[in-house]
Amino acid sequence: MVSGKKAATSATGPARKARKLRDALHRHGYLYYSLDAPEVPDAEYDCLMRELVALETAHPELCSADSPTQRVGGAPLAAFGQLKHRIPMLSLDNAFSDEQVQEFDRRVRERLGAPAAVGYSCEPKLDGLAVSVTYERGVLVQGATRGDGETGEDITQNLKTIAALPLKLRGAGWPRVLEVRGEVFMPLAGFEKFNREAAARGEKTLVNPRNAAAGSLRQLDPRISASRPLDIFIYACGYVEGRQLPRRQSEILHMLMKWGFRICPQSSVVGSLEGCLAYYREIGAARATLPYQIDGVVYKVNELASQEKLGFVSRAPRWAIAHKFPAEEALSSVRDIEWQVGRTGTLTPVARLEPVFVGGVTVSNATLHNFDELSRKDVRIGDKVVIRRAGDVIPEVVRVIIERGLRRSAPIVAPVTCPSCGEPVARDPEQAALRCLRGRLCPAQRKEEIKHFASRRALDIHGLGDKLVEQLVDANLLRTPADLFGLSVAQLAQLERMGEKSAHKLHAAIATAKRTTLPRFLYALGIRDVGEATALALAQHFAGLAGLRAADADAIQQVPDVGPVVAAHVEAFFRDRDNQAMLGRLIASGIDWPAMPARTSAGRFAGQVFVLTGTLSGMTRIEAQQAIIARGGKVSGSVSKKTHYVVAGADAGSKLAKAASLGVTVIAEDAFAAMLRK
Ligand code: D41
Repeated sequence: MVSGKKAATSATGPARKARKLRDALHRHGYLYYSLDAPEVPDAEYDCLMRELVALETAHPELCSADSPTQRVGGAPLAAFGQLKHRIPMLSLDNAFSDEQVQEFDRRVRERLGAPAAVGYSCEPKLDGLAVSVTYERGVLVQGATRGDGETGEDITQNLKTIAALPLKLRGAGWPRVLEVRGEVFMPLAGFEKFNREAAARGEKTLVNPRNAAAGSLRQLDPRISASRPLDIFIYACGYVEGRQLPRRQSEILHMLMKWGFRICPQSSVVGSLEGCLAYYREIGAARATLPYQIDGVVYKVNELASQEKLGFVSRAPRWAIAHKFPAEEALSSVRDIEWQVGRTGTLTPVARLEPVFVGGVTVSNATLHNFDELSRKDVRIGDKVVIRRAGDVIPEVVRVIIERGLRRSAPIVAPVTCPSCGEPVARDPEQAALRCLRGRLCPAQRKEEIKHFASRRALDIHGLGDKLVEQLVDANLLRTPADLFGLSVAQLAQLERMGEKSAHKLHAAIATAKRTTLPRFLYALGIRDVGEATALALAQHFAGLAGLRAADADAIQQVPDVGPVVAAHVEAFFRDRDNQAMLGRLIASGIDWPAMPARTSAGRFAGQVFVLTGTLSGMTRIEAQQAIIARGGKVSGSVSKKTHYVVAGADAGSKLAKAASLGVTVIAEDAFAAMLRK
């Protein structure tokens, strides 16, 4: 402030004055946002900012990319550009127990020549969005999301609006090019304040801090990002040019802090595995009081020389691991218990709950799995219950809390009729499930069948969401999936909230979906127990639809991995007269697929066994399987000593650990794609 005023009186020119204002604002911004130790009141900071804005408006040539005025957000973008990371952004393996961390430490020490203990840098694991930010000669030039680790989205404009991220580095001695990596998150206080204000204005609220951070950064209009209270912690360097970095993770963090980055204040260095586990318990105990949301802690081998020795497997370093906190639980009470009818007629009990915030989202429904589970847990309407939510899985009711002296409602009895069509339900002896056997004559099953048919992994009809399918079925416009291809633009345009333009778009999307693949088509039919893998195996074996339609259960059982139960379901599906009529109509409407690639045992992958895990970004799992089989390779569902390659997509899980323990080669999606191209 003082320097700002002085600049105003003793300036020899606007350029000099602008520079002084900028320096003052950078300094106060750093003290406020990065160190949490402001030297001047907010009003003075705002006053300096207004002065600079006025000056840059009068002299646009003075405005530079690193000016603090650039944080407010510029014009909206039409789309994000793609940025390839110069060094891939790795992901982290997970440990869910002390034993798994012990195992990690044992592997680390073994590979490092068996020292008695290894030092680790420990950090809370922020639940936000991983980003990369590049500085050239100390000025922020580019920022990107992690994306698939190889390529992310160019979110430079949005990142610049984060006050805690320096537009210009402080101190001295920075490399010519410095790429830093960190996690963008929304502090809990900001999240709650934002939601209070949005609710008061009658606007949509944000679901949880993680989604809020991700959603805010993925706004094409940077002014929206600028209005969101985002923060960032930096935890690593990526590409660096023109300077040696310190040789310890803890020293790198310290150096980054001196350059003006915000480092998680709870980071700490420990001397051994025991230190890691103590850190985990300490952070776990403090979790509820931390101003940000975390889902675990991260341990990183502190010495860079050791990190280099350890290297990485596929996409995850061998020198770091995330130790996750257990699934979160919360208390709620049961308002009602309803029965949901699934695609194949199975009745699933669902508890409607008093909404509770658990694991970062508000939960108001939880599954009770099936009638046996419901009876075993003896959940009744009005009960106080423990709800658990782990990651992205459906929340479940863990147990009932019995309160002494409190009268409970009557136990739940198994329904005798289907809640959707009212017909009697059967008890399926194989799976102890209640089932409505009316198939697509039951409105609920009809809806689910069509939703499945249109879903992404099936025919992938863009724009045909669940609500639309429900409307179409309720309006009697759809009875079977085949009816989709007979819908007119006029019929679609009559639906609620559907304009002429969207009706045309949906109509075109339905037509486009007619061109598909045989495995997708078979999967889309929703035959009981026929998932994507079985659909592919059937398509491969019979090479076309005609052969499969004519096959009996014995012939179907010849297909690898197809047992008698699945074979019977497949046969029954194609014997059914209604299904035959529907298939006839589907084919008559022009649904079509290219011939299956011939199976070969002489291809380049002959004799090689692949396991696919995680989500691939460039192709569906079916397409990957097809590509492998077409080259003579085999695809297996589980990793064993016989596996040659594990292809790891995003969020790969336990199969990676299994592969590591068996010494099986793990390859990332891009390496796999390169193998296919060869
Ligand atoms: O707080 C985090 N979410 C966090 C994420 C962290 N503290 N450290 C991390 N370190 C890495 C390596 C070891 C690969 C540099 C990470 C992540 N990675 C990460 N975040 C998302 C994917 C990977």
